[in-house]
Amino acid sequence: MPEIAAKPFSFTFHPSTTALVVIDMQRDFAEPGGFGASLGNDVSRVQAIIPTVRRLMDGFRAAGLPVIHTMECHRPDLSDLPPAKRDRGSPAIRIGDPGPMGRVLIAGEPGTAIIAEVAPLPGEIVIEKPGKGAFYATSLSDVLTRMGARQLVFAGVTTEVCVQTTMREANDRGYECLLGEDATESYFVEFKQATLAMIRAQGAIVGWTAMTDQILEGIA
Ligand code: TIU
Repeated sequence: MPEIAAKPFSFTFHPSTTALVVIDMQRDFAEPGGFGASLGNDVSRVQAIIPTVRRLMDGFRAAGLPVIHTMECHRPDLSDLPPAKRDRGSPAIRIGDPGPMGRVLIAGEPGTAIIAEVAPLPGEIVIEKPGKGAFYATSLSDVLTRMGARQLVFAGVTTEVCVQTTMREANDRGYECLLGEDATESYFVEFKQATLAMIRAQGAIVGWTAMTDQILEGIA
C-alpha cells in the first residue's frame, strides 16, 4: 500500500479508495462582507491558503483521484436554518440577510460561491450542507459508499469548526482521515494548532495530519 509521510505515523492508503474532501472554500469565509467577517473575524488568514488548496486539488486531479467539495449554505426560504444558528453570536449581518455579496450563506448567492481559484471542475461532486459537519442532512455518506471510498484527505476552512466536525463524523463512520496541515486554516492561530494536535493525539484518535508536499509526494 502506498504511504504518506504523516503525523503521528505514516498514513497508508489505496488510490482506488481515496478521495479529497475540500471543506467550504467559499467567498463567505474569505472575503470582507461575508459570513466569516460578519462574525467579527479577520478573513485574511483564509485567503492565504487558497494557492495551497489549489495545489492539493490539482495533485488529486492529476493522479485521477476524486475531489469532493462542500459548501455551507441554506435554502432561500431558510427552512433548513434553525433560529438558534441564525441568531448565534449576534452577527452584524445574519444568515439570509442581504449583504455586499448577496444574501449571506444562501445557496446560489455570489458570496456563497466557492472561491474561483479552487472552484469545482465540471463533474466534481459538490455537497451543500446546512450544518458544520458535512454528513448531517446531506448525501455525502451515500456518495462515498457509491465511490467505495475508505480513506479521506481533508482541506478547507475553518479547521476547528467545519473541518474538524466533518473529520470526526467521518472517523466515526470508519473512514481513515488525513488533514492537510497547510491546506486548512482558522481565524484563530491557536485553535488551528490545538485542532491539529488533538486530531493526531492518542495514536491518531481522530486521524492523521501531513503537509501538502508530503500528500502530493504520496499520491503521485
Ligand atoms: N465560523 C467558523 O469558523 N466557521 C464556520 O462558520 N463554518 C465553517 O467552518 N465552514
